[in-house]
Amino acid sequence: MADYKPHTIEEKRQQIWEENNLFHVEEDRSKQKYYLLEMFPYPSGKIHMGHVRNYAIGDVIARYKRMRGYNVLHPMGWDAFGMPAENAAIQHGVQPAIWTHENIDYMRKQLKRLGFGYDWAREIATCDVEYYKWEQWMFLKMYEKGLVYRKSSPVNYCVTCQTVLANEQVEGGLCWRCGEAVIQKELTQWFFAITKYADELIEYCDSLPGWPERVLNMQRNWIGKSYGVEVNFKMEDGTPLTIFTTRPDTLYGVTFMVLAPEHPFSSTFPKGTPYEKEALAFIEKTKAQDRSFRAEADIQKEGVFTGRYAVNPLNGNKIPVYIGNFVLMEYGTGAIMAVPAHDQRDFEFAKTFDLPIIVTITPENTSLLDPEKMQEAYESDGLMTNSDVFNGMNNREAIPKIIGYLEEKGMGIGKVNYRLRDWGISRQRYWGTPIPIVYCDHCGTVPVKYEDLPVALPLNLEIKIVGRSPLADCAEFHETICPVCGGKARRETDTMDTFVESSWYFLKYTCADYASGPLDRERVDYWMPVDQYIGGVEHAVLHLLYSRFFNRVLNELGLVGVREPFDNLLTQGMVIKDGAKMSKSKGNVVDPDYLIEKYGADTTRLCCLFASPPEKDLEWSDKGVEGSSRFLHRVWRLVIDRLDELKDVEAIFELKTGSDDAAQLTFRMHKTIKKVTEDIERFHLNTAIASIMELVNAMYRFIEKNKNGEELKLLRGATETLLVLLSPFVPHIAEELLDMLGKDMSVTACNWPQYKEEYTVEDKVVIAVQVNGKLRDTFEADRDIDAEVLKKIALSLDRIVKQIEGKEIKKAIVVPNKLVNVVCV
Ligand code: ANZ
Ligand code: ZN
Repeated sequence: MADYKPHTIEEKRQQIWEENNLFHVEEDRSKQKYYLLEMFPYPSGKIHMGHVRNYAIGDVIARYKRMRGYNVLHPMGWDAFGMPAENAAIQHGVQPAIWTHENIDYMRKQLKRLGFGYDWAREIATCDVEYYKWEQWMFLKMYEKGLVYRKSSPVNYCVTCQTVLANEQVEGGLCWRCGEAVIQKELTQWFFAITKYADELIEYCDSLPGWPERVLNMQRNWIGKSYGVEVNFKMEDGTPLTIFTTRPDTLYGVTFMVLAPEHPFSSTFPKGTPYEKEALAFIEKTKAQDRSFRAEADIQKEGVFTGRYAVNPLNGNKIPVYIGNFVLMEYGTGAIMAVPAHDQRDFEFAKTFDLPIIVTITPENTSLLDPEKMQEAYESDGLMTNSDVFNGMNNREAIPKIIGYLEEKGMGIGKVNYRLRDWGISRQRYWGTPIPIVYCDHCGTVPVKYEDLPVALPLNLEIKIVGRSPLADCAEFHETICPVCGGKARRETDTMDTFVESSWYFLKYTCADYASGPLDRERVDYWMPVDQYIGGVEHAVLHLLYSRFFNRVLNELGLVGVREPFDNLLTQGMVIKDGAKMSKSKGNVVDPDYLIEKYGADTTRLCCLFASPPEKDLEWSDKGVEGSSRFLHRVWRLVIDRLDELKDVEAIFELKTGSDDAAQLTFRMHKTIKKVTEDIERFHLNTAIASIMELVNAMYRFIEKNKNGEELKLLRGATETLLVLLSPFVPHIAEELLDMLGKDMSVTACNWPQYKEEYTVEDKVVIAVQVNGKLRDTFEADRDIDAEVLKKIALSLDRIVKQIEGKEIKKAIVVPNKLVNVVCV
C-alpha cells in the first residue's frame, strides 16, 4: 500500500485549493460573517516558529468556522515599513523596496507551503503607495480635526536606530527594537492626540469581555487614570507653585517639595543662592537620563536644594523646595509636595537629605507611628492625625472633604490625571509613510492638498548613515512649492511611526481592492468588527491601544461603523527552546523550512498545536515533532490498509445493535466530536488533538477483529468523522484520505460532524465480581477503565472483603469491561 508522502500530498492539495479559489470570500449577506485575523508579520526575510504557531492556531479556527457554515474572512498581509529594510540598504546596497518585496515573495511561499488558507486576493503591503496614500489622507483629516499637532519636546531617542521612540517603545530604558539604552533629546515632532480618548479607552475596557483580563489591565495601567487635586502652594515671595497630588489627606505632613529638573522654576529658583552652581549641574546631568528609568520606583533618589522655601497653604509651615530625579515633567504639574511619612519615594529622599517626617495617618487600632523609628513609609489607610479639623476621620473619607475645602478657599482644584501621553509619530527615517506637510517661509506649516496625494517615497535613494532621514538630503523629494502661495517650500522629511500602518490594516483587508477612497464603508461594515484577533501579548499596549484609538478616529471620520475594532482577542504564548525565547540572538531557532522539508507541513502544524494550549508558552521539543509525525503515519495506515474494504461502503454513524465493540466505537466517536467541537470553541486545541488521538486508538482496537456488514459501515463512518475532525489541524492528509475514500471535502466546504447527545454520556459497564469462580457481587464502572483500577474496586467491596477474610489471595483475573475473579485459598 502507498506510503505516507507528505510533500506530494501537500503540493497536490494546495494546488487544488488554489485552482478552486477555496479561501476567497465575498460579502454575502445571506450568511453569517466571521472575521478571523492574525497579526500580520514584518517581512524580515523568513517566517519563524512564532509565526507558524500564531498562524496555525488561526488557520484551525478559520477552517473550523468555515465548516460550520460561516462566511469566513481570513486575510494576510505585510507590515512592510521599518528599519531592517534601511539597514539592509546600508549594508548590502539593496533598495528597501526591492528587499522588502523579495522578502514578501519568499514568506508568502512559506505560508502557502504550510497550507494556511488565506484569501490572497486581499493581500496588502503597507509600504505600497496604494496603501500609505490613504494613511496620508487620514493624517490630513486628523490635522483638520485638531487631532494632529506639532510641538517641541524632549523625546526618547535611540542612537543605534537613529530615531525617536514613543514611550510605549521604551522597555526598561532600552529600545524595544535593538535593546540600546535610550537617551533624551529635544526635538520638534508631530503628535496624535490619543490622550483626548484616554477616558473612553479606559472605560471601554469594561465592555470587552472577549479580551484577556491581563491585557485589559495592562491597558488600564498604561493609560493610568488617577483622581487627585492640584494644590496651589506659594513661595515665600508669593510666587505660585502648583503641584498635583492624589493624596490631599497627607497635606499636613508635607515637609518639603520637589521639582522635576525640567520644571521652569528649577533653573530660576537657585539663582542668587549659594546652591546655584550645584543645582544647575544637577539639572544638566539629570535631564540627560532616560525618563522611563527615572520613573522606576526603586531608582536611587537624587536631588539638590534650590535655596528657596514654600508655604503650606493649610498650616503656614515653611517648607524647603528641592529638585529631584524622580519627579517627571510630563506628569501632573512636574512638581510634588513630599510626604515622607506616607510615600516611599519621599521617605527615601528624606532619609538621604535628613529632612523631617510628620505622620498624618495612623493605622486603625494601633498607636501613633513614631517617625524616628519608621523603616519605611506607611502607605496604607487609617485615621487622620496632626491634621487640624480633619483629625480622627478615616483618610479615604477625608479626601473629598479636603478637596472641597481647598476648592472653596481657592487653594486648589480637583483633577483627573492620566499617565498616557500623546503619541509622537515623527521618525527620522526613510522607509515609512511621508508626513504630508509642507513648510513655507511665508505661510508656515501647510498641509498638502488632498488632490496632491500621495506624497510618494522616492525609490532610488542612496541610503547612508547620517543621523537624519535620507529624505532630508534628497532635494528632489523635499524641494517643493507651497500649496497656498506657490512659492518655494520644503517638505516635512520625517516619516510616520510604522505603528500607524498597523492601526488600520484590518480595515483595509475588508476592501483591499477599493481605490476610489480610503475605505469602502459598506464592505467595512459587513466585516467589522474583527470577530477573533490572534497575536502576541507583547502588543498589549502598543499596537492594540493605537488600533483602538485609530479606529475611533476613523469612526468619527465616517469610515467605519464600529467604535471598537476587535471583539475577541487571543494572545498566544511564546515559542521557547532550552529555556529561552526562540530568537536569532539566542541562537536557538528552529527553521520552519527545515521542518517542512523533513516532515511536511501537516506535522509542522500539528506539533505547534499539540504541544501546549495557545495562551501558554510552547516549549520546543524535537521529540514532539517525531511524535506528531508518527501519529500522522498511524492515521495514514489506518485508512490506507483498509481502503479497498471501505471505499464503496455506505457510512453509518451509530450502531447500537451490533457487538459490544460497535457500541463502544459509537460512543467514542460521538464523544470525540463533542469534545473537539467544545475544545476548538475554547481554543483548547491541544486537548482537542489528544481526544482525536484516543479515537484513533479506539479504531485500531475495533479492527483487531475483522469487520464486515454493519460494522464495516460504522468503521467507514468513524473514518470519515476522524478525517473531518482532523482537517482543520492537518488539512492536507485529512483531505487526501477523504478524497481516496471518494469524499471531496474541499468543495463541500461546510460539513462539521454532528454528535448525538445520547452517546456522549458516560458509557458504563457492569462488572461481575467472583470469588473462586462464584458470583458474589457486581458494580458499575466507566467503560475501558484500567484493569488495576477494576481490581482495586472489586477488592474493596464489602461483600468481597467478607468472602476473602482470613484467606490468602493468589491472584485476581480481570476481563476488561466484564469481570474480576479473585482466586484465594
Ligand atoms: C503627595 C503624596 C503623599 C503622594 C502620599 C502620594 C502618596 P499616581 O497615583 O500614579 O497618579 N507625583 C505627582 N506628580 C509627579 C511627577 N510629576 N513625578 C513623580 N511623581 C509625581 O501618582 C500621583 C502621586 O505621584 C502624587 O501624589 C505625587 O505624590 C506623585 F502619601 O502627592 B503624591
Ligand atoms: Zn507659502
